[in-house]
Amino acid sequence: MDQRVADPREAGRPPSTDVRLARLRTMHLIRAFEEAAAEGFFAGAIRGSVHQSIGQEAVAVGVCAALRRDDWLASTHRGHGHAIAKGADPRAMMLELFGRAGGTCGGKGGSMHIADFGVGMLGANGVVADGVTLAVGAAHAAIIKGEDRIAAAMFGDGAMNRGPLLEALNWTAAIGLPMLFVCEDNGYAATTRTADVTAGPGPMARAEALGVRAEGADGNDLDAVVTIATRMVNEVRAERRPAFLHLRTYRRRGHFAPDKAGYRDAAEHAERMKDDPIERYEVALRAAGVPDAAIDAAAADARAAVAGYVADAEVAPFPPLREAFTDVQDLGAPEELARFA
Ligand SMILES: Cc1ncc(C[n+]2csc(CCOP(=O)(O)OP(=O)(O)O)c2C)c(N)n1
Ligand SMILES: [Mg+2]
Repeated sequence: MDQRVADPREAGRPPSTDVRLARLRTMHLIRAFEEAAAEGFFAGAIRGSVHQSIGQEAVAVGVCAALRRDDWLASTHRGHGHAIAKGADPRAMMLELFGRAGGTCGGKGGSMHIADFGVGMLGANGVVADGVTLAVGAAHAAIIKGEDRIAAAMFGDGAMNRGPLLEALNWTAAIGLPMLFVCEDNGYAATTRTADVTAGPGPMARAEALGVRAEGADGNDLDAVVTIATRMVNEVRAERRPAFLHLRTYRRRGHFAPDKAGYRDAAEHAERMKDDPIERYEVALRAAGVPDAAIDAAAADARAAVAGYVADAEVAPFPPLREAFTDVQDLGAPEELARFA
């Protein structure tokens, strides 16, 4: 099933129940995928860091619903949800996390390097704000090639304080590039409350100061995200100029799998935990008359699918050693290659 649940008939109309159920399933798929990824990490089966986006699923699903499959999307260190929602194969992604052959990047990249150009996924990125500059390049390429694709970049509130983000805002506005900036504002940059280290009136004002029009929405409200993202993507595509979307959300887990996030204010955390985008969507679906059985099936189906991906990943072979030398620019000493041939 294609997780990127776009509905071209939707413009100006409420989505059909089928489309809404498919989006619910994708949010559950992301959550189940990341719960399984954390389990794999603690079991020692997944090497390297695992950053979960649990609690932020409506941002990924809502923005990707507005993008075409051939639009580009650049992601962050917290990129599983973005990749799944953009249409990457979650089974290949799980193999990638387990470091196995058949993974999205041959099992050699892991969580922070998942890319799938076939669905426009430019890649996760371990360097804060650097995915944004890749998207700028993709947007510029679309102009040069005369394509009507656009590029979007997801980034966090912490990334707003990095130079490349400001360079990207400036360049896309100055040149006129079709790019949607999406600030996924979960209030924290690793262990730091972003507000404590950020000057000025906020991300939208910063974008507007550089000539990029900005709008904001509740990033935990999936229908609201789809609506605003669809309108902004359409504008960016038609007008060939950048726009900035600020989405407020909350990271329900620590910065990375082992982080217990004790640095957060307990009362505020408890309050924020009451607003779960998946639960909120389920309440909205029930209120719209969608039967419980269909809602429960979306969740169960996603969890069963993820269990299957994990089972496949556990028994898949590791890539052969010689593949350490493929897909890399600098081969080092060529004589070394012979040892692995
Ligand atoms: C250039 C750079 N500086 C610092 C880090 C370490 N680091 C990794 S994630 C992160 C926080 C990023 O916060 P934000 O952009 O809000 O994204 P979030 O983790 O909240 O999704 C930091 C500081 C890094 N990976 N790259
Ligand atoms: Mg953040």
